[in-house]
Amino acid sequence: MRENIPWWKSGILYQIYPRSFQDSDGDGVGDLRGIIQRLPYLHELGVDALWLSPIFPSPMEDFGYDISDYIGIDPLFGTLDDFDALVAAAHDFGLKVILDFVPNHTSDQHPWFVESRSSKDNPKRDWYIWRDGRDEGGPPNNWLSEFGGSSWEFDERTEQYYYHAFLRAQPDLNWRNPEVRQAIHDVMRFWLRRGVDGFRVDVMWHLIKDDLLRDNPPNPDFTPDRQPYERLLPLYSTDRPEVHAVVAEMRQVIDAFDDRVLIGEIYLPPDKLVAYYGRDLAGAHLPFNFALISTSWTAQAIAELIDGYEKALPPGAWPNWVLGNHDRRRIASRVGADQARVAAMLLLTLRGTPTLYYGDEVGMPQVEIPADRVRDPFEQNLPGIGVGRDGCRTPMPWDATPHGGFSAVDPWLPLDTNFARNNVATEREDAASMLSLYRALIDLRRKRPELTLGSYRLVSVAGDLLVFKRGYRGQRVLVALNLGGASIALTAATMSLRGRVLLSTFMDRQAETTDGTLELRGAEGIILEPPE
Ligand code: TEU
Repeated sequence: MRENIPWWKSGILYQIYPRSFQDSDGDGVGDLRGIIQRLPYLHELGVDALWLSPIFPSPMEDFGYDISDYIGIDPLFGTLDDFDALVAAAHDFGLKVILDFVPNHTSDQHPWFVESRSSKDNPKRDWYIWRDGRDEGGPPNNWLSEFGGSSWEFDERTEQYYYHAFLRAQPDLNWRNPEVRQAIHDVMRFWLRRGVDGFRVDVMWHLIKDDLLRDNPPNPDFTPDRQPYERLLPLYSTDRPEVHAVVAEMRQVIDAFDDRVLIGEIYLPPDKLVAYYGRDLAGAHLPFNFALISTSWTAQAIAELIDGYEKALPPGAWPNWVLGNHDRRRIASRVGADQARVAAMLLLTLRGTPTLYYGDEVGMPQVEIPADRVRDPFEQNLPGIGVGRDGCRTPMPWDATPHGGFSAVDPWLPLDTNFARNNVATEREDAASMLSLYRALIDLRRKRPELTLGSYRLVSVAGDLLVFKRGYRGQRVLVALNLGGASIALTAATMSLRGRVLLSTFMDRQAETTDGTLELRGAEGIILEPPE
């Protein structure tokens, strides 16, 4: 059935945060050999592709999102040989490997930047964004860094400012310079030739800034409880029209190789997000859709966002859904342990490629990080306002042994205090666990083309109830989700409820048949197969 369907449409993506997946060499930080050890687990889980947060040489000011060498592996994670071994082993399991790629900025330790800042007439000066201050003094414009403060850093030696959308240790490359484009395309080819199956491009919507560097306007909706970056609307610093040509060029680099994927990390509302599919779909294959991460967890809000997203998609564009990542609070803590099961069913029954974040499949919560163990520079710059990302980056709990089987030593971030109960080994033995639910959902999705490839149609949204249908070539399944804590009685008055339960989030109703009525317990989701 799937012969002509690209893997990134029919498959399931799984994000690994390499520092926290598996430590193989006893330094408390995960590494590539560790990931190789855990490939059988990922194979058993049933996902199709791994994307790895950055593994390149880096001073780790932003934990690898500050790259000092695009074509190497940081010794913390291993060697290029280890990487080749990982790609080969993953491919043997039928797993694709997607790299996290950070072309918007480098580390300030990258040789390109070291050259660039050395003098005003250095050939690489224009590889970054350098400007004089304003005549009256101060930085060239009012743009803010996402991580707090001005996004301009004054360089004493050459008496100019450079632009950094994130940390001052992360200077932005100048994507208007053709040499920069060429250099980055060469880096992409280096990894594509090594066998990687695609890239997740970091902050794709940031790549090009306004050529006139106009001031950003104030955000009329700003309130003091929000992070300082939100004081302005990033109208001129992000999502510029010229970015789409840059993305299309990246896509051309990808398309010179067989069967690879280009994914964009883009935080924009649906109408702006879908522009990143590109004219004639010649942009990103999958502009990440983060809508589920920020929506309020109600049936109405979710139904509306699915509808809005589906309507915004250009003809032929393939949708995708993300429930969590290394920058946002864990889903289990956002919506609670019970609703996290409903969320799992939603993610794996929606139309479009799902991305799982490591550990969500065992119900990992956001971990409370004591002040003396905070590592995230975002939290260190803006303490106490809730921007810290360490709590969603904690070590994977594999079993109940000390340090959760993640490491022989105390890891770089603490494990969840409940790891002895919620871990892969114990959940594997428990037929009703979160892990068992994820495995059943993934299995069902793989078996049923309705779920992988089928159309989506909203059937009903009322109170806490969300019901939709997925249909493919005359076959269909019904998904009914209870977004609330109280039970809901469904009757045939609103929908056809005859059929067989394929799966309940409680894992206890398989093969139950219904002839017109159905009772959903609080926080229960079911997948129903109507009779032929
Ligand atoms: O994150 C980008 C990102 O999450 C922010 O730009 C986001 O838009 C902001 O929090 C406001 O909502 C990527 C990486 O995923 C992150 O880990 C890096 O720190 C960052 O880029 C810089 O490379």
